[in-house]
Amino acid sequence: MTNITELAERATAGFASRFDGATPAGVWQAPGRVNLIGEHTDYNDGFVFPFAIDRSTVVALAPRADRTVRVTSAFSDEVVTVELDAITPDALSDWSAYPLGVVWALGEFGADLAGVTGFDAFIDSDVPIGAGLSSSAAIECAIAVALNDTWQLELNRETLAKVGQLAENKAVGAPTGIMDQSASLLGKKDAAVFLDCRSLDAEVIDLGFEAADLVLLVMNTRVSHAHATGGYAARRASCERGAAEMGVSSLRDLDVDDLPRATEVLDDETLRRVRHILTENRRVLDTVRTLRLEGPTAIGDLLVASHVSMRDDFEISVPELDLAVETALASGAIGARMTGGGFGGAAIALVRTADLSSVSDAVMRAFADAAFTEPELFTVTAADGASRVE
Ligand code: GAF
Repeated sequence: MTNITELAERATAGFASRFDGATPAGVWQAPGRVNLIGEHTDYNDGFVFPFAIDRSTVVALAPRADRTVRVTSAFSDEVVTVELDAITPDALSDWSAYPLGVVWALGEFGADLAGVTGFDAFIDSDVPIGAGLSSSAAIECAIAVALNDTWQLELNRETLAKVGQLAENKAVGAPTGIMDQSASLLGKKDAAVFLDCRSLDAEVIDLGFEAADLVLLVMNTRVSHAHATGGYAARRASCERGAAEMGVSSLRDLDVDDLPRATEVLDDETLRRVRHILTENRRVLDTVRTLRLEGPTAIGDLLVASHVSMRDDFEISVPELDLAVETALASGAIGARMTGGGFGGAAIALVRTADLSSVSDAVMRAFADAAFTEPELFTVTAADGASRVE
């Protein structure tokens, strides 16, 4: 983890080096997230239970006197320059679609873009890209809070989450749900966000990892994934087809008691997709209840059941994720599962502090033995959501 102050200093220096020695008016941060449980349930109006992590994207930004927008980042030498009036989803591509998509989406949510000035922005981040830890939502949310302050828009966090999601859906082209932006904006230290993606009611629930002497290990397989193409959209389409064939507008209108009827109505593949969603919603509710009543050491089996469901029913795991989960469990983790959209990215393991090095060593060894790319292992803690840093 890079300390936020250090990251903000880096962004300020980056801003000066790309924009003729200028000083930003402020620096804002938005964290990545780990989803503890509740995968692919968000776009089915279901339940999710993610937390913001102690890794963030920072944006150093200064308003300009004219209507020009310039964005650049630590990951690209390119300075993308565009006039505010020319920012539409169709005109955007590559990495700048994330920040510029947010500019457009703010307008869609009522910001009077005709009355604002342009800006210069420099983006830096220590959220690993493509690891399933919401590096995209972190960029969107950092820009969203920076512009909300700079343009005095006074949009609330729920609306900013929808702004980020709209940017991701329309400008980036990934048909994702509302979970990642909600976690990045609503997260609280040492707690997770229990979100009902239908009502958007959110409750912050203490995780109690530290008191229970537990740590959350992230195992980034380095198998990269993209949600704008391929499997993610196909899974979403299967869920929509399953809901339509079951005669409901969304899978949220069904629960595990509807599985016998689903078995009669749906083809095998759609049934498996639907079964994952219905059982996963149930597991989220069970996890929240178990955490409250018995504490975090009791949630391990639910995490494992979630992984099995994603591997066998939703079919979004890959051999590297399965190996990380199986090895962590075999070497003493309390629970483990892949996290995020799948098809690559990271798995998480809930581990007793005393077992951290033996679990980590076992995972590294198993990857080497399987001749897989060396994974990146690190622990995360639950952190506060997006904020102004300087
Ligand atoms: C990705 C998406 F962005 C989220 O909306 C969610 O669907 C997740 O995959 C799967 O739970 O992170």
